[in-house]
Amino acid sequence: MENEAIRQLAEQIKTSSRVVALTGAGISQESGVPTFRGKDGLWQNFRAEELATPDAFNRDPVLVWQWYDWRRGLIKPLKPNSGHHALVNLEKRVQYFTLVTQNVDGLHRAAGSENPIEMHGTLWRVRCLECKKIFENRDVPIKILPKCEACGGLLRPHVVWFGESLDEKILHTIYTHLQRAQVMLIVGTSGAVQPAASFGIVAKRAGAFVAELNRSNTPQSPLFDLSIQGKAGELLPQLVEHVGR
Ligand code: BV8
Ligand code: ZN
Repeated sequence: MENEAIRQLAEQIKTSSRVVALTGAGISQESGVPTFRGKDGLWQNFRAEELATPDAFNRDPVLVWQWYDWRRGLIKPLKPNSGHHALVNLEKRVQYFTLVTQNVDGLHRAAGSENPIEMHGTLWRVRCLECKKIFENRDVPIKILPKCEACGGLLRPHVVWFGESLDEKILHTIYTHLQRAQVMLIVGTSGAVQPAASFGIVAKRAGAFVAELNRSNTPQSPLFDLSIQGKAGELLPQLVEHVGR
């Protein structure tokens, strides 16, 4: 069954020039990055509201930085997996390919994706609360509380927290690609977090063929043209093979 669906999806991609891929924590799971809501969930010991929010940071910046420092330490040695690499290969076979990721682990960039739209930011950048400057920072461990080298202000992770709006320009770019997409892949996301969770239906309404690739069914599965169950690290290389040269 999975092969037939993969073949069908490959046919759709072969006859398209505009493909959008949206990824979530599931594509990094095989690299060893814990997902958010799975049994190995990152949130298990903490509730998202306790840590990935501006209020939590204002209330207890040391605790929030300790959590990010732990995640950065965990993720820094990890490598992209065959799913990340397959998307790099797919990018070469599609005229207009757009990768949008909810992940902040930086693994798509590490795999060689040209210009991943990191809609929730990245663990590897920090931003000054005072002068708003953004810096690359891969220190593990990071000195807590990290201070801005330009103005001495407090640094925060350059990620989008719950309750924070996404960058307007990034959102506009994403919606433009969703409107034009002929095929959309939704890989390894539970569809629990907005606005990413509505991207699939936006593309579908605009006429795209939408395929979900996930280890398990999600509440959104019935909405899409295809819902293919399996590991991203296995399904995506199969897809690229069927798309061919
Ligand atoms: C916004 C960065 C406007 C940080 C993240 C009440 C109050 C305040 C806000 C809200 C509210 N109610 C709703 C909201 C909106 C809120 C939201 O959606 N909340 C949810 C939880 C209800 N959204 C926001 O606040 C967003 N901003 O809407 O602005 C606004 C402003 C104010 C008030 C309202 C609205 C900002 C959201 C961004 C949050 N930041 N990350 C950090 O990481 O530290 S979200 C976080 O979750 C990650 O980015 C992650 O990627 C993302 C989504 O999770 P998934 O990627 O889907 O991961 P998950 O573990 O859930 O699922 C993994 C999937 O993979 C599973 O399906 C599994 O089956 C599959 N899988 C596992 N292994 C594999 C696999 N698949 C294939 N192969 C495998 N091997
Ligand atoms: Zn500063």
